Amino acid sequence: MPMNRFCIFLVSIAACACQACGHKAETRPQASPAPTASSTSSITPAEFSADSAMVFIQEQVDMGPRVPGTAAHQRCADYLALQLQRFGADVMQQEAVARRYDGQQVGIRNIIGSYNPDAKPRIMLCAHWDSRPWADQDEDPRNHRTPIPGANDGASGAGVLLEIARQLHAMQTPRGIDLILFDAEDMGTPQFDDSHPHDETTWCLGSQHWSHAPHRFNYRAQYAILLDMVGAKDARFPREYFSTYFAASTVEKIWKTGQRLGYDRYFIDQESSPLTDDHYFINTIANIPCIDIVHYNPDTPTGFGSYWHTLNDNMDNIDLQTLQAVGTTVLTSILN
Ligand code: AHN
Ligand code: ZN
Repeated sequence: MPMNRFCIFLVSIAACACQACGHKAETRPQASPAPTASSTSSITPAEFSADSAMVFIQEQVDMGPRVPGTAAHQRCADYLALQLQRFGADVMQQEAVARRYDGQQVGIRNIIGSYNPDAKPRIMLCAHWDSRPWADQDEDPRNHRTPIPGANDGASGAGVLLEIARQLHAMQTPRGIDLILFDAEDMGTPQFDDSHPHDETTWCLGSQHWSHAPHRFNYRAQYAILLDMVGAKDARFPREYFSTYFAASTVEKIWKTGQRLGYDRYFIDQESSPLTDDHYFINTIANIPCIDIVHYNPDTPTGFGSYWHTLNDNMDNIDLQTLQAVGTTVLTSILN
């Protein structure tokens, strides 16, 4: 290890010296460029259209709240599956009955789009697609039992993944990639209900189900990336605690790529506290190292933005620049 570092160090000095005196670096090492600490090293961004992702988000939001048990929820599941199919993925749907925090049974649908289903190794990208049935953080208590529009919380992650699907289709990649849209992430015990436990297992019902019974027997992925609330204007993505705990090298790879692409104002060098999100169950039940790219700003009261779990989580908060930063960073990272 120290020997390696030393070599990289020497190569860097040689390259710099040549550039400084105007010589072309003709004696480049055969191996790929050394991963030095330099954040200015060039990297070719993958193609990703934020406009297109924006349309996919808008189309989900236009269907109304995607609350399990509703017609809009069924329609949206059909839409997501059809889009993945149009973009050349092998689509599987996992239907199940889950138990809500209050014991009520709900039908859920996890939607899986696979590229090159027999290729190995595989990379998994995921997001939840459902939206919260209750605006329990809304400033007006009369809204607490009304479902949220879920533009950022729900539609943004799924929208970015649909655009990634479109790009994967266009480039005809030979890689093994699975895009998984989890249902029923956001049905955790509402704030207004004191008669039931506020337990973390009341969240992420779709990913818990999938983690116990993946869509393919013995399914493995090298690593997984969860996108949650990835569309807000001025989003911040500090390194979430469980992500580093379970998948440090993937965190490193993604944040470094984001920073090299010039998106360091999103992929910030800060740690954030542990979050109960789909990645937690993917790590602990399915044993697949999974990181969470999730908007979190510790300087705000909830950390997730003033519109989080309110009726204001609408399209007004969704920002093209954020979508571009996340989509480009994720796609560039997994293709490199
Ligand atoms: C909790 O609020 C417990 N976890 C954040 C996960 C979440 C909720 N993501 C979207 N909505
Ligand atoms: Zn939520």
